[in-house]
Formats: sequence, C-alpha cells, structure tokens
Amino acid sequence: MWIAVTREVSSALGDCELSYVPREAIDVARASAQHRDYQRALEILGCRLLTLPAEPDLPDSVFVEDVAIVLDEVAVLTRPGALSRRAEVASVAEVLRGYRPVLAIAAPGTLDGGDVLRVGRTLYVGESARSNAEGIAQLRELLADRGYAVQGVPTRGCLHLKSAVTQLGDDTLLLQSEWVDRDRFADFRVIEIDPAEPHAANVLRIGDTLVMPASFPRTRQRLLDAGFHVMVVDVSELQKAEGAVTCCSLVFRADE
Ligand code: CIR
Repeated sequence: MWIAVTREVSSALGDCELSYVPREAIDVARASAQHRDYQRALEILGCRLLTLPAEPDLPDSVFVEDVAIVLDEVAVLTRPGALSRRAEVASVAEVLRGYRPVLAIAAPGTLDGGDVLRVGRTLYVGESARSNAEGIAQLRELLADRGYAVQGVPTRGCLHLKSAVTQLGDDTLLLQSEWVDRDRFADFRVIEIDPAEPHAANVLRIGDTLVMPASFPRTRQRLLDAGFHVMVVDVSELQKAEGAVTCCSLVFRADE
C-alpha cells in the first residue's frame, strides 16, 4: 500500500517564500481546489491519503515534501533552510512516527526535502540556498550504515534540485540542463525538458505513472513519445508559490 501525506492549503499561502518566481496574487480558494484535484489524482493512483489540517500561520506548509525524507527503513526530518518553514516539521513528524523510525537533521545543518532525489540506494542532494554542506554531511552520516550513498549536486538558478531533475523510470531522468549539469547523471538515460518550459522538470512518479502540471504540454509530449504514462493536474496557483507536484506530498510504502 502507498501512503501519501498531504496538508491542506494555508489561508496565508499568499505570504509564501519566493526565490526565483515573481510574486503574484494567489487565489487561495482556487489553490485549494487544485490541491484537492491533486489529492484525488494520488488516490486514483492507489495512494491512501493522510491529510493534515491547514496551518493558518505557516504559509508554505502545503509543501510537505520539504520537511522530511521517507525511505523504506527510516524517515529523516529536515531542518528547512527558510526560517519561516521550521515550524512545519513537528506535525509531519508525528504522522511519520507511526510508520518509520525517525531521525533528524540538527542545527547548524539545513536541508529541504525538495533537494533530495532518491534513485535506488543513492540520494542526490542539491547544494542549494536551502540545503547547506552541514545538512548534507549529516544526512550522509545518518544513512551510511543503512546502505545509502549521499551525493551532493550543485544547482544554479532554481529553488531545489528537484526543480531541475526528477526520476521518470528506473534508469531515466527528466532534466533541465540550465539548472543542473547533465554530467552529474552520466549513468542515466536523460530526457531534457522542452526549453520553452523551464519549470517542467518536476514530475511525481507513482508506480508507472508520472503526475505532472498541465502547464507543460511540450515536455509532456516528449514523455508520451518516450512511452511514459502521464497524468496531468492543474496546479497553476501552487506554481505561483514556487511549488510543483513533488512538493505537495510525501509518498511511501507501508504495510496494510
Ligand atoms: C518555498 O519557497 O519554500 C515555497 N514557497 C515553495 C516550496 C516548494 N517545494 C518544493 O518544490 N519541494
């Protein structure tokens, strides 16, 4: 069984952190409706939703991916790089404790889950404004005797590593080469996003399906041409908060 942890959209979403996206007014009701459709998509794909209530004082709290990394054996709570997001961790930790032993990144380390791309037993971690060298070193240390390798990857011009690269299939990645070097992933088959859609590299793989935003039809066509099964969701209001599809859930396997 797949579990998907989500959190309802905060009424304060308009006060979100923004790094590379210009601030625009956000229609919170519309963002919530889109988020509901996203949740339904996860259910259709076989996930059981565990949904936390909205946090009116935590604008970015819908983006639960950033506060934890959930592996088969263990979960690691992050220490988000943005101060305004640190208080998001505790409530997600409570949920995860029901499913995994829980470890944590400690000060002065910072790490955002959006920077962590797991492929098999390797965790690629973005060296971004949110995830510092200390946070990455702590993650390596925490996971070394559990058989995971942690590899830092420089990013540029984007919020997180998974803004620039996500997994499509066992040996295939979707990548935005302006934001991360393709050479870092030389062992993989790489499909590049359509250059007209710079934000298109963030897709959420659940089983054999790729969930992706409706706003990237050209990149979607590349994936369809390569034989992938794609499910489209409209997340345009969440994109105004610099969010995308991986960031709105923590998906992991659990026993019935
Ligand atoms: C932030 O800047 O932290 C939020 N406005 C967006 C976080 C998106 N997270 C993600 O893609 N993993």
